[in-house]
Amino acid sequence: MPQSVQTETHDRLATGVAELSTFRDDDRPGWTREVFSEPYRASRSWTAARMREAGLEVHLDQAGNIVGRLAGRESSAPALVTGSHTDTVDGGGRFDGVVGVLGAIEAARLLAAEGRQLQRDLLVVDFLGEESNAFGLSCLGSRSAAQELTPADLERRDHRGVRLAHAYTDAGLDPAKLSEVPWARRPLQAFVELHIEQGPTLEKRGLPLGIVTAITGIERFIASFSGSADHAGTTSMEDRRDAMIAAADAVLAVRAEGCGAPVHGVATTTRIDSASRSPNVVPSLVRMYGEVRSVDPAWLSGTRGRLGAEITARAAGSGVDVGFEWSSDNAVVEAARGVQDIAGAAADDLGLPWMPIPSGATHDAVHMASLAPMGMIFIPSKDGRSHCPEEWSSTEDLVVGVRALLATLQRLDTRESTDNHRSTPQSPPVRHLELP
Ligand code: HGY
Ligand code: MN
Ligand code: MN
Repeated sequence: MPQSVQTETHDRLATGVAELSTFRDDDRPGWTREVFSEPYRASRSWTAARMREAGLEVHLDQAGNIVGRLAGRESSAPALVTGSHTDTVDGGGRFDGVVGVLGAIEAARLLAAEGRQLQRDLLVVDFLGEESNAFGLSCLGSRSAAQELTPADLERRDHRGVRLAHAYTDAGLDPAKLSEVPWARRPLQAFVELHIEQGPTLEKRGLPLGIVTAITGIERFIASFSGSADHAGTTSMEDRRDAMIAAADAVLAVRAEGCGAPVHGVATTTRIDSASRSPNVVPSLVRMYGEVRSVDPAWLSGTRGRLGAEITARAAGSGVDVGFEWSSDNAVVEAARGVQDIAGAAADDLGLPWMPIPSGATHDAVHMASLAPMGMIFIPSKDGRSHCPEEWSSTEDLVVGVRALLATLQRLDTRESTDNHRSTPQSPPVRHLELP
């Protein structure tokens, strides 16, 4: 890529990140652009316009994904797909997902501008609502495209009691048509997502690129502790059945679960709610929200039994009962070997050093893996931080990521086919995330 083009790409990407960052909820910290929120809705018109400017034919599909198409010489050939998301967590940063959408648009623009028409269509997608949301479900748009959003999912309610189906209707989308996504029903050659690492490894190793080997699975739970409400002043410590004590004990059990993982595993308590509103009553009903992740499916599959038993035993010690609602956000998914190899060869060709790396974060690529051979390319995150205002990646690194993405897509374009998709791991992949 000639230096003059790299400079133009650099400036377009820097401007794009800056402009997209202006769409945020000013009443929340950091960069907050949550799915179905006003800032998010407003930002998507900007994203669609950016795709059009780059020379893409743009439409909003029935699942709420923005899809830009760059026609190939043979439109009947299995299409290439790339993209990511532009929604954020509450109090998030400016690069998570954004890098993959703006990077994909830039790759398409470069192909169009230089008249380098691919053999096959290239689809650039801004997936709806990748971040886990108030309904406790991530990857809404890619999940729908992969026909993995269920009627039960649509009945999920947020903290106000609003159903997910209603949120879709409110956003102008028909909950009954979410999986009617023609672009995802056609044969697809491969899906490749550019993303920030959201961890410290590439920066520590001084590497500009990571090629993802596997994406973590996630088990989520809500634990409901029920004790007995009593006067906080007259009830002796030994006579209490304090639901908050049982929840506090459970927080330590969750930490022990994550620390005890044999490979890469993490476990997090993310929220505790107490039903009692008075400051002078022993809490009788406490709900605790948490999640467990690992790229080792065998270990992860045991967490419900292990953690459930441990928390129940500890709660019994306080005379408190506990019930669990478990849900799998997604299973562990391995990147297609063929796409990993092609991305590695493309980076080698460009003289860009890289390393294979598992992803402790989940991505739209998890669901796209059931539609096409999947791959992901990571660029470094400063200090490994993400899901916070400090999240930062340099534009220089983003340009390198776009070069690697573009070269990977061009290689995939000329391949007859890429190896079979969704390789379900037989034995647990022993993958060592470089722990800090
Ligand atoms: O939760 C995740 O790993 C992703 O950022 N949605
Ligand atoms: Mn993301
Ligand atoms: Mn995220």
